Amino acid sequence: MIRILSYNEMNRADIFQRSTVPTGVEDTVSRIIQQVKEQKDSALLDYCTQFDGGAPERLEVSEEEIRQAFESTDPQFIKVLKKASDNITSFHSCQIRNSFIQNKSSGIVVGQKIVPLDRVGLYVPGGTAAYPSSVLMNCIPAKIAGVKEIIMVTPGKNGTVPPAILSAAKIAGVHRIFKVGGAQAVAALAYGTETIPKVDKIVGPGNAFVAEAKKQVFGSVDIDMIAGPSEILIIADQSCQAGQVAADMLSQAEHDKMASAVLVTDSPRLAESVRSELERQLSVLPREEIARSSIENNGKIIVAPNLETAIDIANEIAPEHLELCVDNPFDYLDRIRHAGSVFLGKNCPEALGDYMAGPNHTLPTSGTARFSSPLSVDDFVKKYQYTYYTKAALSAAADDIIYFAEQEGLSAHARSVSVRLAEDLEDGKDGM
Ligand code: HSO
Ligand code: ZN
Repeated sequence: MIRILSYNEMNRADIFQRSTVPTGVEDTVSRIIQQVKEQKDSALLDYCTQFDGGAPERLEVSEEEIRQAFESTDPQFIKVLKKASDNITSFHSCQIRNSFIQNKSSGIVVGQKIVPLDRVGLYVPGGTAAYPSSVLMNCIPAKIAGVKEIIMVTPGKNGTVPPAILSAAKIAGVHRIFKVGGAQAVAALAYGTETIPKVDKIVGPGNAFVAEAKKQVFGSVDIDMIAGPSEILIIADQSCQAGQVAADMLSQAEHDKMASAVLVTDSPRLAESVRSELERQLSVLPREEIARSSIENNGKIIVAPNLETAIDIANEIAPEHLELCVDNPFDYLDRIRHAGSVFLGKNCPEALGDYMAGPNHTLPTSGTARFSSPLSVDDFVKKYQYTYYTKAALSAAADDIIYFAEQEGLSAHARSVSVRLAEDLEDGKDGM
């Protein structure tokens, strides 16, 4: 049974407590990374034999395998994947940033260029956590950013990758796919092997081993985030239907025993009816065992004195997903400061965003929404800046630079300016 807590000082610790994942996999992961660094492909093939039911003939998925997978995927699913892909593309296209150039009148040009990453690695987990939706969500922003090469890695259980995953990869525009998973796949992407090219950034969700591997290779390559358990916080007023609120909580709970679903409401009556609805719906859920464990261990219902306090609680928790199941949700939007993705009103279950609406479903978890953002086109670009001065413009700035350099005790800096002024100004052909 889920716990109901009233919001008061005594319950603060309980209310703001999050599920924490014990890992203790650091040593195993660093051994795997070392092994892949040293023995490259041969280490990968050994791990495939050990964990994935055998080493594939080739690590790379062939064009023919992708074609066959696409043909064997239900055409209705292909249509839905394309629809989702269009919505994700349309949303993320608005995130494209422009380079800028400032043309100052006095012979000065400064600017900033946006440059897509050259090569990105996308990790796709195996088993029941192999979500075609995540392939779209991770690949499309990279594509829109203009990343030249998108490499996907995913475990090939007994040599095969689920056709729906390959179809989603084809629709999203993944360039190359390799059948390898786990920490070893992350190591291969970070350092390169004979067949898997080294990438500049690794994105995508994974189990504790994958998360730890991403942490350990960070610095050699960039990573998107260290994802914690998935979370939803629902703020619901007294006019909400308990059956709908419970259904939304369970949609998150069925992901993982560590996932958490929290309801904050100003209605003690709704709190009680959501609790009974959860029991009723859990008993008919195919993934009951996972969802029940999540609800019982990490779920909670918090009764707040009013909706304003409910929003304060949400801001303090900074949940990955926040549903505002209230009338006139836009009235509250400006008060939301910390959340990964906000679902406004009573017609927006989180599943809408997991699959279809267009905003990304790779979101900051574990309270990191206080300082980080959903996966976006920004994750796949970097910037450089540039400066151009004519000789006259440098002369005009010289005194200030020389003075500044002297204040820092850096005389070579000062000299690098003064030597230029010493030259005959007539010599320079420095017109714009
Ligand atoms: N809710 C998950 C994403 C997902 N849901 C994929 C279904 N498929 C992220 O928190
Ligand atoms: Zn989901």
